Amino acid sequence: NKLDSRLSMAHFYIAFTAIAIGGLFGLLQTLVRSEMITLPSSLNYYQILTAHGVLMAIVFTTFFIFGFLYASVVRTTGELSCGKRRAAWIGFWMMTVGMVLGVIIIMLGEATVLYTFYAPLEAHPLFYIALALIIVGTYFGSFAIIKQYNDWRKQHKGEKSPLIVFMAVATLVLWLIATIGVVATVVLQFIPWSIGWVDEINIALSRTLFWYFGHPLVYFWLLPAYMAWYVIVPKIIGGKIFSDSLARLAFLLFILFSIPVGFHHQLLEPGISHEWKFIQVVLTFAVIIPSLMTAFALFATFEMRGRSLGGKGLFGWVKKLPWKDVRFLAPFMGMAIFIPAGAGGIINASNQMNQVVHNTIWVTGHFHLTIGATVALTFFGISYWLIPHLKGRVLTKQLNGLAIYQSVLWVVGMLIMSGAMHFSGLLGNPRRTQVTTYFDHSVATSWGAYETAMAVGGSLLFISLILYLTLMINLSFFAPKGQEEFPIGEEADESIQPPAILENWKVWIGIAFALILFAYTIPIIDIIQNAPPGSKGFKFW
Ligand code: HAS
Repeated sequence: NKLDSRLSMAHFYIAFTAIAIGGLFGLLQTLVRSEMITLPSSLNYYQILTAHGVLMAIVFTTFFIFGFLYASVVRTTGELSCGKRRAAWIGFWMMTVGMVLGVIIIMLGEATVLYTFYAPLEAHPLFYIALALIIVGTYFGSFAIIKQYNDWRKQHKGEKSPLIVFMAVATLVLWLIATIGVVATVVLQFIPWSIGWVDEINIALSRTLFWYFGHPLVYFWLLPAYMAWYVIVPKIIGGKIFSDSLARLAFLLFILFSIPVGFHHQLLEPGISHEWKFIQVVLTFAVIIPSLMTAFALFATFEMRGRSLGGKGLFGWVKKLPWKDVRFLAPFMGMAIFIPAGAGGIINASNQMNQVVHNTIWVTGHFHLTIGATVALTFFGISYWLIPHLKGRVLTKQLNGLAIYQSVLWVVGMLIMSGAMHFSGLLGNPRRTQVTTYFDHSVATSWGAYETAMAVGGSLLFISLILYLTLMINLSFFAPKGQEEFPIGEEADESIQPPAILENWKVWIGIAFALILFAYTIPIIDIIQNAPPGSKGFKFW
């Protein structure tokens, strides 16, 4: 349906604009940190860092994800009704106005608060209003998708829902529960504080509410990539989904365990007792399980397909996979990188080791491997077939070849940059710091070479990004007309019905809230009761 294609494409155009500007700011970061350039006096380091983080981690991801979710739902359950489409467009415009407003405020130097924006840093009230617009906009989009799923189930009683739609709904349920924290801190704390209605803000509370949202946020980015890994990649390689039930269970476990774990970002913060930190670290190790299940299922899918094509021996099947197809290669490289990236996450989550890496550039390395490589490469892989599919064009052999260059260049750039970040983080190189101010100090002598490596990696990434955007423009407007497939995989054994409990949302949402109340009620009461005199906030302008 043309109208639904237009809805998805509108989201992709904004996502591509965000990654273009955000990517340029990323390149500037690496060049400034390595002292290759100095910024003009009208721009400061923290300002472009904020713009880079907001545009890449919030705007690019959210718009791309909604574009992909709409397309997936429409592909498997049919076109959206007028009412749902209207809700989706209202959401789109609210998000777009929020994004433009937020970027203007950042560029005016009125919101140099980094993409995590918790207190004591304080921005102009319009920055928080912009964030609120983006979040409320996503609620309209979520409504359209969840309503579409409910209507489908009413019309198909007793049938299992399409796996990809189930996954889209699970992703949005996670998002809706997670955003309660950020809405609470923005509406109840930041807007009144920044307008001046109240003088002080409870810093620990603002950080706790932020991380209640901030950790599941990373799974809101990851789960759409998992949708592609579980449902789309098997079809691209000509194989089958290993297990529909396992995939559904993995998504449900993310709803349960991704939220009551925010304290693993606050292990070094005062004001939260170590018993509660310990409990949330244990829950963090529980949220690793669905990723391990995913790794198992993907290896099984790949091996089954490789062997069905005649691959022999322990690893002979690996050669049979379609390495020259970017729709497979790009997400596969993302999966491969997720193995060390996930291991890095496990290191971060381990209380003692977190003392070593916290607030060093190691953490920046970790999230460039997870969101910047694993998720981004999967999104690249998706866009190489989805954009031509929506625009009635085809990914020709030549474009596929260029897309492979682009993805490989991204991997090389990301490995150089993130590798240097990990190593120099272990030498104490701080993140989010205008590090050049330390360069005449002996502690910093070992960082210089790594900063240069980051600039080299960052430059390769920027070249790859330009190639990506050129390919996206080509696939949207100039590639030959035709029909590109929207690949949807089938389960290896279609006769197996997933247990009904897997689609009983009341049970899963109920358990999720029980876990959240258990992990957060007492610590939040403590934080409110024991709050030291609050902060007036730091403004940078
Ligand atoms: Fe993280 C900080 C812990 C996953 C993103 N993380 C961050 C920040 C971001 C982020 C943005 O515990 C910084 C926030 C800030 O600005 O302060 N993270 C974890 C853990 C996991 C994890 C335990 N993170 C992610 C994902 C992200 C992401 C995913 C984005 C998408 N993270 C932390 C902690 C911190 C943190 C602490 C705070 C640090 C601090 O002190 O500030 C786990 O979910 C990871 C589990 C993953 C695995 C890997 C499974 C592998 C798979 C691939 C299979 C491959 C195949 C291909 C089949 C166990 C599924 C085979 C190919 C071959 C070649 C063999």
